Amino acid sequence: MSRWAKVLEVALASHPRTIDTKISYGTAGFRTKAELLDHVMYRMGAMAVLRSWAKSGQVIGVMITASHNPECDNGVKLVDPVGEMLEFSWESLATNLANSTDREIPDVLDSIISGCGITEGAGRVFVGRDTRKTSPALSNAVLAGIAAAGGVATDIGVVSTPQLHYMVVATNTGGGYGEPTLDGYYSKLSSAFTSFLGGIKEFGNYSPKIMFDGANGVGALAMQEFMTRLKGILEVTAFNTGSGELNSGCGADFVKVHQEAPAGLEAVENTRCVSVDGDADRVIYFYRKQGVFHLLDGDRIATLVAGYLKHLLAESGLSDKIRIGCVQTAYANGSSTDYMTKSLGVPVSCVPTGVKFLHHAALEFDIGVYFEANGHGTVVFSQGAQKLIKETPSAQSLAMLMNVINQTVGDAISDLLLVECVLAARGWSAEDWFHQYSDLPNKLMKASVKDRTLITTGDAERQVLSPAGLQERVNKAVAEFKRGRSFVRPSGTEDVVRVYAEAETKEEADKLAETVVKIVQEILS
Ligand code: G16
Repeated sequence: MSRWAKVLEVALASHPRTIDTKISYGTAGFRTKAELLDHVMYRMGAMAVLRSWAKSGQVIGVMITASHNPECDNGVKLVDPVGEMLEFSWESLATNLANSTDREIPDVLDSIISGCGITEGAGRVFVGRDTRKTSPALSNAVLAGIAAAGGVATDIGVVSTPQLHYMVVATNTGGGYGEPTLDGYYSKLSSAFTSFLGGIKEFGNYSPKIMFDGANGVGALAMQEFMTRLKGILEVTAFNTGSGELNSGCGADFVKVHQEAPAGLEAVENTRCVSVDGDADRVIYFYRKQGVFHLLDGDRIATLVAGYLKHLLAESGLSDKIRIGCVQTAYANGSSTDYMTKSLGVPVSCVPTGVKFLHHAALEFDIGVYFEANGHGTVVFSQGAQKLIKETPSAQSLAMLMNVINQTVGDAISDLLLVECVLAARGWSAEDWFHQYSDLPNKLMKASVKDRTLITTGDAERQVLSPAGLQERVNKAVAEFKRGRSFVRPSGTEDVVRVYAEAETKEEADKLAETVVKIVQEILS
């Protein structure tokens, strides 16, 4: 009898594949309408067990979420033992498994085992889920897949994506990264934040007060806990805490794309406001003054944080020993890249969209700051840099700040606490932060087409490779605009083509984006 008899039996009886639409592992896992995902979840549960075997029994994470997507969507992200996204070479294995027929499952699992040279062992998997109504049932499908494949599942319940990453790493490091409990997560971040702020004598223009938009998701629940723990240190007024629809008219993606305040915060003036997305791995700041909206996105967070870390390195005499760099994507505003390289003297590398790519590129530096413009990112410190910082008496502020950062993946709330620390240390208001440089006006749009996968890109997504003629027409449109820049790429999380445009004025950026959307639709219709 095949060792996968149980996996097949449960698949046929309870989690059969009833659709034949092809689904692919995208920018951050599988993501589509929730009703199409039951069999995918079941199979990912089984695959996570194999991944754990391949990693000598270390814990693998499975997160059920569609993050910034609408409530009707859902998805699954796999987390590797050191907290990174699933290794790239396994993405095609996951796609293959998700798209095979039920009866092919045993063969596909066997081919993963032989292809990757895996020896059966302990298969440990942590499962977390967001607050979507469809998440409990999909989580049960993952748990069933783990059990059928002979693995041991721990159901962590409703958590943010970064909390699951934390749990995986804290467990796999035997507590070295932090106590492997949710209480350990909250304690680590809130005590580091409290100590850092406690060491600041003068707040200058900084005021420890924010308005928080929880996107009606799990970020609101996490913030509730931080509000209790940070009482008297950071005053947080929370909005969109769960009674409304997830990500609808609120959340980090809404604020970034629409460049306007979310529901509930439309009329707030002169106060720092923060939005997180549906699974709390992205964060965006903004404020309004005299009715004018000002966005402080991932690029702004990257420049703020990199500039301050560079200052701390100089202050502690470590500038020559620790190399700091930044990673961005094509979405980074041209002004932020100029400011980072020319004014701050921090080198920048550009990679394709997806924190999995940014994270890897950031590991090339001793301190790698990576943020996508959409607010997804963090800071990673090499083992050598961490050791040196901890052992250098003049680097105590840096050591404290390092503990505020969830290095395992972008974490909206850890990033928020980091931003608050830097603003407090600099004595800056949101306005002071905003005036460090001027963004080039820009516009993000979505183009609906029949088949977005017909578009392929190169040069870190800045050039279209196919279909033929598309890049030439984009170039021609761009040439009409002063300081124009535009690129198109198929989304890996939504069924759309994304279009980005920059130009000297807002009107021109909007016009360029609209022109490029039309070109994409004409060529792909
Ligand atoms: C995911 C990825 C991000 C990416 C975003 C949008 O974020 O983790 O790195 O920027 O999708 O990707 P795309 O433009 O391909 O749709 P999240 O927060 O939605 O999981």
